[in-house]
Amino acid sequence: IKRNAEDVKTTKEVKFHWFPKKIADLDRCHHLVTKFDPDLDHDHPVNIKLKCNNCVHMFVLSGHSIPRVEYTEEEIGTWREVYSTLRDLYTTHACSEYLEAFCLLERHCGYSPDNIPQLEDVSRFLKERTGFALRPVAGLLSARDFLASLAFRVFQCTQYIRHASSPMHSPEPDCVHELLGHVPMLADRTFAQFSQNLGLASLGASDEDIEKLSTLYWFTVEYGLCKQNGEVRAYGAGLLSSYGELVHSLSDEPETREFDPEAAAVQPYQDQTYQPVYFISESFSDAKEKFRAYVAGIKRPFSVRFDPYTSSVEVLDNP
Ligand code: HBI
Ligand code: FE
Repeated sequence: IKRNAEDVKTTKEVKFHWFPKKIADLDRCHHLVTKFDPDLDHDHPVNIKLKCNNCVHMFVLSGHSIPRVEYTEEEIGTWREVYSTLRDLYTTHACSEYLEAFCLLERHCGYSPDNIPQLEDVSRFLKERTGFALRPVAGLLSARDFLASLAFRVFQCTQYIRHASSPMHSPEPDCVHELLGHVPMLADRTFAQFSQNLGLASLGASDEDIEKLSTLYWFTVEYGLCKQNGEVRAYGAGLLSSYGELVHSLSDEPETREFDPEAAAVQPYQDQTYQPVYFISESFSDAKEKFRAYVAGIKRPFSVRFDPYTSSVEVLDNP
């Protein structure tokens, strides 16, 4: 018996969350989550955030050129302190993919102790390397919105810097975390593909699966370790942008386990102190393969396919 497309639609009335199908739809994916009360700290970069909300709008109108920010001397001072402290540690603690990209960023993108790199320059660099683009965002986004953008190789990136009173710590993502933690890894092809796959798996997923994918993201993209030439190295952005936790993660203190997506997706995590447990991947390709198998087990009433020519997502009814 032949069925036409209309029949399929009426027999399969399954509800699922709206999700973006093309890059322009990401304009609807910037729902902020505020974890702390900005009123308690009058000096907090919340003003910059307000400016930044306009940036997001301008970003859309101005043909995707990210407005340049003129950072103050104080802000550059904060950057300098974190940058020079962390840089010395990378040689012994960061994975080779990170080190290679970091070197290029210093050569071509204005990475230096005295300069906070501009998102526009960094975005151009990433586009050339892996097709990833940055998009300025005003703060912590909902997990659903944040993950959805990864499906389109878009990384939503804060542009303001943490408060000068605590240069080594920020309660939520800031440009130090993005530029030193995330950006170098997004320049690696395999890691970029892994990130996009996480994003694609999140589109239209149930709240429960978003929670799991978000936890997986935490233990890989933010706090992941990997093996390299018989040594353990860091690739997670939360580690590579935090001196204290980077040292801690490679010390004897924490427990480490072999990366297993099923386990990592439900592992309780810490966002107030250092992680008690880290997952070690054999390699990014290995992590990517294991993740593929995990995603195959996620139930969705449809499947998605990314079309790189149009940067859009095709939605296919499951057979
Ligand atoms: N929002 N701006 C921003 N930056 C992040 O790194 C970020 C986010 N929202 C959620 C999130 N990261 C992760 O913790 C996961 O929930 C995806
Ligand atoms: Fe992050």
